[in-house]
Amino acid sequence: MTIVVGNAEPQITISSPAEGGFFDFGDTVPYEVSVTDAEDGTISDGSAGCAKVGVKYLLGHDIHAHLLSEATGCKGTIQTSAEQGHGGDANIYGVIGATYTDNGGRPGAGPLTASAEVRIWPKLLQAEHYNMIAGSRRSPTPARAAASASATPTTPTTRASTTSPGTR
Ligand SMILES: [Ca+2]
Repeated sequence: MTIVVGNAEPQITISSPAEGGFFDFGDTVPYEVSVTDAEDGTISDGSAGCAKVGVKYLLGHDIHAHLLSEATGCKGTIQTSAEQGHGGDANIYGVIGATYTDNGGRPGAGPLTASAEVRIWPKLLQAEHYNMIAGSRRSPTPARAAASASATPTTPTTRASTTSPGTR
């Protein structure tokens, strides 16, 4: 984190796609980004500052990621694609990254850039890696027997006698 006296660092948030979401390679993924900055104010869909919000799609493979496409603005879509050569690999994921460079602060206080990113997972891997991604699973709550199980009152059964004396 860079500290510039006289300029507060912008905070950038990717509200969509959700971290850990799923996509298909080749999907056009909708995104939404907002920024708050002490000097520049709040920048969200419709703000002029959105022109300075850069969004990128990267294909992650193990620990490195390749930049494949870019977009500009607080809200829009970004094209994903699979990179040749990684198609069959297991450990691949998408990264949606966003950056914003502020307008600087007091005279002499240079601009600061904030960035954020979320990972999204190819649906192909959903079954295989689901448990890893989802983390801890809920364990079923053991059913508890009611402490005071009162005896069910026996309902007397009224039985109409159908025995009629035989007529002779
Ligand atoms: Ca600032």
